[in-house]
Amino acid sequence: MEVLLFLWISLAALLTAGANKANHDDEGIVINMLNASRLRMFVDELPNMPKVQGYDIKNGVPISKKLKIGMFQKKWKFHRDLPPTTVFAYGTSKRTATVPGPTIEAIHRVKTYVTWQNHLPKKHILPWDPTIPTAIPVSKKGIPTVVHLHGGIDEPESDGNSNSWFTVGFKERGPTWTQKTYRYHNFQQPGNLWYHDHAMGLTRVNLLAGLLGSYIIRHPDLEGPLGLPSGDEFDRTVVIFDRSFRTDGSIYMNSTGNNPSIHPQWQPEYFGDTIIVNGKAWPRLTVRRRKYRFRILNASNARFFRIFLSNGMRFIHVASDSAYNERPVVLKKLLLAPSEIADVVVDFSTSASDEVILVNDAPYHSQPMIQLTKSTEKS
Ligand SMILES: [Cu+2]
Repeated sequence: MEVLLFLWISLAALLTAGANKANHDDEGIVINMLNASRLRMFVDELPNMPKVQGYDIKNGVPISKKLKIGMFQKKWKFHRDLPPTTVFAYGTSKRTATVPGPTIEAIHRVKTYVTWQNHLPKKHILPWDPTIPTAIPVSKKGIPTVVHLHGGIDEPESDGNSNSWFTVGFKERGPTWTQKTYRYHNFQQPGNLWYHDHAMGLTRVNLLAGLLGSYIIRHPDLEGPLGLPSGDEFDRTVVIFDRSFRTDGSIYMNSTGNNPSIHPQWQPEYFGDTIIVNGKAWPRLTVRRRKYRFRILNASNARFFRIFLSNGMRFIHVASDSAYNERPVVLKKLLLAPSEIADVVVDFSTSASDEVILVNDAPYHSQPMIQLTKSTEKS
């Protein structure tokens, strides 16, 4: 029988342990901030986000498919000990919507059509900034959204221009809006893309609320011979981002600008103290002593991750973003900027230990941070 390993992914801010602290907002109201160091690491299992197939199979051949994917407000558990958080989530239904959203799987040269549907309520859950150019419906009701497939080579009408936003039921639409259904050609090389909200002035808050997900273009004829780990268990998308929370579980975003005397609300960047991987804070994963493929996306607003495996194992870097490398590169450390994707193979059969932490040591507000781990159990 194979030995099982736990891959504990803890991209954690190494915060000073302590009490939750109270902040004040601009009206002087007390905000009870969660101190992320109070959340126990490695208690939640790393989820595999649901998959949505962007093609049908007819007579054994993949053919194009039309999908409907909605945006819903719902509750999401980011950690066992954190109260449920109100989020905006993509999904084929409110019940199945997740943060991050489902992973869309497309096939090279087979078109995927998506009708993105806005089911969001009238008011945002985060403090959006009305003092910058922003999509604002005439009725002042509803949350403008539009979806951009990041890395996709598609026509402008399907590209999610910031001014092509729409509200619930396409009731109100931005000046460049043209169509309800987007066409993704999937004509480009196989690789990793991601989709996210892109509405003018609201992109930041809509992403922070949860509107983002992975998109894979596969090319079985080309990729089969590469012999990379495959199937849901061994080929996994890993979406990492940072958030801050209040003690009631809600997402916290400061609404005071960095230079409030110049601009009341503007902040160039968002940093959170809790690292979320596939929708869970510092999760863990049990792995077998074999090779795994991880398609790692940094979906943070501003944070960089420089990650390594605590027991000295290497990453075999096979692809980045939407293209394969000419040949694999073996790396000890991996630097990931916001929106960057690293597609790596990790061979746990080479592990000298039963646990490994995925550690992040990128500076963050002048503090060192993250971690990735692993542990074992005999089976
Ligand atoms: Cu993007």
